[in-house]
Amino acid sequence: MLDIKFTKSIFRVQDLPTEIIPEVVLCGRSNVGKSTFINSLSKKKNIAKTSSAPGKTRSLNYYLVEEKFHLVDLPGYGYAKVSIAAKQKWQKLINEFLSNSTNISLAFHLIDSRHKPTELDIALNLMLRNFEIPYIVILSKIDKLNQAEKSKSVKRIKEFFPELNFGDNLMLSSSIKNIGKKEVETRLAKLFL
Ligand SMILES: Nc1nc2c(ncn2[C@@H]2O[C@H](COP(=O)(O)OP(=O)(O)OP(=O)(O)O)[C@@H](O)[C@H]2O)c(=O)[nH]1
Ligand SMILES: [Mg+2]
Repeated sequence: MLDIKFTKSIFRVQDLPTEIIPEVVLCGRSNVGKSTFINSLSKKKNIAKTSSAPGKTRSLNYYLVEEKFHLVDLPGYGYAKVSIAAKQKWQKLINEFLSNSTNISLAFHLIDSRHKPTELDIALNLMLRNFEIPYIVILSKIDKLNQAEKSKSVKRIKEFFPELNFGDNLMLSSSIKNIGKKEVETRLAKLFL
């Protein structure tokens, strides 16, 4: 369990933090479980806002972990009821953030283990690679799958992103059953703590 404190929300790249603190970015489509993931790592629950209504996180939310690094919860994409203008705004904000923040050390790209990656997941993967940001794909909500479905999910994601290696830059997670949490904590501790 980690000491995690909410520090701030930003809506524009002009407001990026000026301090030099390494950042771990949480990204992925709306409702994939990014905010819940942060809560599952935290000693205190409900530090990150979550919702059953998708599209909730509209800002970039900064959380300071063990006074050492920031977890940055990015707004999710792909929620159908969001207008085209809002989608474009999202893309612009994420693109500006990924290209302007010099603090990013790692990205966790969450993808729902039950579904194949969407077009926007593929676009995000491209952005991460273009900006040369090291990333780990996390297949989320793995508690919803049985053993056979898990294997299928891993196989499918590798067809989309052949660079992924299970246990290296590909992990499984359930925030509800705490699956994958130890591995994530170990990884973060090695890098920053
Ligand atoms: N079964 C299961 N449900 C989960 C898990 N993680 C999150 N959820 C549920 O999925 C829903 C969305 O979770 P959030 O953490 O709010 O998703 P988000 O990615 O932050 O969504 P946005 O803020 O809209 O981008 C909530 O109802 C969570 O309870 C998980 O590991 N397993
Ligand atoms: Mg959220």
